[in-house]
Amino acid sequence: MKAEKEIKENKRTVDEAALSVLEQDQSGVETAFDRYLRMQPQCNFGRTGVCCRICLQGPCRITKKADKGICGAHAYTIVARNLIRSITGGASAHSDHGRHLVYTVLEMLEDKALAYAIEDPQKLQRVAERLGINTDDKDEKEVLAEVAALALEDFIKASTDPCKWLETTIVKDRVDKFSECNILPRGVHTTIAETMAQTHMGMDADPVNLIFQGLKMALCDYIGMHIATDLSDILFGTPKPVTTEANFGVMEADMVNIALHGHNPLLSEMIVRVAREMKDDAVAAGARGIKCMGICCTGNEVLMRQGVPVLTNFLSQELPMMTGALDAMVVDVQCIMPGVKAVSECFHTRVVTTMPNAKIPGAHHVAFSEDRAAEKAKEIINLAIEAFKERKGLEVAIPQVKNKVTAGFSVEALEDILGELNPDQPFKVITDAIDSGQLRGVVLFAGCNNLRVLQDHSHNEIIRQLAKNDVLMVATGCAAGSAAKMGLMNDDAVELYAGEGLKSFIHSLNKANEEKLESNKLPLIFHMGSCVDNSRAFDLATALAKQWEIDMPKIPFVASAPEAMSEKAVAIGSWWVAMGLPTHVGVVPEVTGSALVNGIALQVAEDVYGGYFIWEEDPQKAAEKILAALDERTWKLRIHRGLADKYETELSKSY
Ligand code: BF8
Ligand code: SF4
Repeated sequence: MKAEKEIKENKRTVDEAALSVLEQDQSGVETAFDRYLRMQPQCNFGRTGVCCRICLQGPCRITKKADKGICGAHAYTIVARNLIRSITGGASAHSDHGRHLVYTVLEMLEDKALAYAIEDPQKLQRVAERLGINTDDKDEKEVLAEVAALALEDFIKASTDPCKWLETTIVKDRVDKFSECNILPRGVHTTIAETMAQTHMGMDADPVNLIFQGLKMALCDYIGMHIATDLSDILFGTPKPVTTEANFGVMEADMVNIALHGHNPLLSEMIVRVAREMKDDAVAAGARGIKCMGICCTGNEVLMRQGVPVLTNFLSQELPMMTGALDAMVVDVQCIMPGVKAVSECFHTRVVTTMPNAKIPGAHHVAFSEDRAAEKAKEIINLAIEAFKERKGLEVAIPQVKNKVTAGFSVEALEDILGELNPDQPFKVITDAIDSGQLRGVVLFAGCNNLRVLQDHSHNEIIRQLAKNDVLMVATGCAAGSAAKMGLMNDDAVELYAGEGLKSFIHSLNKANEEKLESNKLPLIFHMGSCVDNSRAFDLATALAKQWEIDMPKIPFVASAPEAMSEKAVAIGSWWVAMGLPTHVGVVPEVTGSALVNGIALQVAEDVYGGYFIWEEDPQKAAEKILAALDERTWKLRIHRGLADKYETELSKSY
């Protein structure tokens, strides 16, 4: 029997559906919520970043008695080294995802991956033009081949030219800044190797030099994810507004329920497509049909493009199985808790791993391959149908909690919507609203869940505070999942929570787009996609900077990761700062063991790049700090603009 206190603390979530499963569970099934408690107290050396295990003499931990590692490494070296290895982990994950898409495109061009095709030729054209490819007299496949060749070069290349996906997607002032600071990467893979070498035992001990390398690595994270977004759009379509539902209530007892979990749309898109074709097989097994739904970022991918409902986000990934209604959980890569397998053993759910680099002992493994994608998807769906047959007629306990979600806001979709108010300069609709004070700025919510804080609580609180204060909000990843589950990502939330400025801004867009949007009225917070689609959020920031004709450190655009968890989140936060934008993190990263490294993150970064971190765990205070960061920038922007107008000069470049 669990102690009373433990049961109470076990409810570390404000998600009503997750809570009800945790409360009703009599099975003694162990989840992350239990394991977190058992893990306490956690090691403070690790938490502050001062534990080094880089060589076999370690672990070396910095204490009052031992203020250096055995080799003489100071806390600042150890903390900086650990941090940048973490950025490398994140950048490797995102670029692995991007490269997987490049390889699939190459196979497709060789007529091997036949299930895939160019779904969005306009996007291909836009990407090719941006990269400087001459598309005259070339067919789509030739153009795509050139795009793929340039993408591969961004991973490793002989020349010292800047990577294309960096140089062509950001403002020129940023390229110059990165060049001045010598952090323009020479290729993603090259930089991963450089960074691992630089952090080997007995290599770089200089924390500033290490952090600069970390930022170079972080820019590779940006390159990898931007390639992933662009190629996914070309293969599967650029998202447009779409409305569906989110949270456990999307499961239906009489359907074959399949959760798609992980990150890469190569698999999830195929399952969604084949599931539509296999309805009759499900009906023959006694079900009403097949219901696909998403967890984590692959869920975001199929939500954005196919309107697939959201089941849940990272932290509650094990819980849908405990309703007894989930027939299969199909996973690809990243953010998949190995614990899902143990939970599935207590129920009938088939956990199906699919990728060679993300297996779980005991799970069903169906080796996915791009050249037999449809066939593999069918094999996986058949496993789910078999599982449904086992549970047919048995009672299930699906919490009836779900909320309406309107998602699908790619930059292209936003441009189209804004264009109804200003066809020549769509983004001026936003910059004008900020200049006039109707909006206070823009905030991106990104990142994960983390058991160190109450699941979804900070997301919920900060979003409501910022809405009340007329902040235009966009979201990606599990932060978007959180807003979707909690009912913040729909038009009702605009009426409930938006301040007068934000409300009138959204209303005027709805009015101008009545025909185009149909039933997809604009939500309080705009879903821009998965974690790799932070590239979309940054493209929006770049579009605003270009509209204002200023460099990034001057634009009132802040990122917030209230529940950051993964190395990918560390990498994203780091490039967001290098790009010149303030970044709030609600879970203090493992850097506080060195005042110097912490100081670089909080202050020195701003002097050099214009962006900086804000660590704040309290959601109320976080909202205040985010608003202050926006206000500082809008205030400066107005002063600088006033001076430029008065003296008929260009806008000041300084920040
Ligand atoms: O890439 S937000 S928990 S699922 S790392 Fe993972 Fe974090 Fe979710 Fe998507 Ni991103
Ligand atoms: Fe210790 Fe230095 Fe080895 Fe790290 S590299 S484990 S600080 S001896």
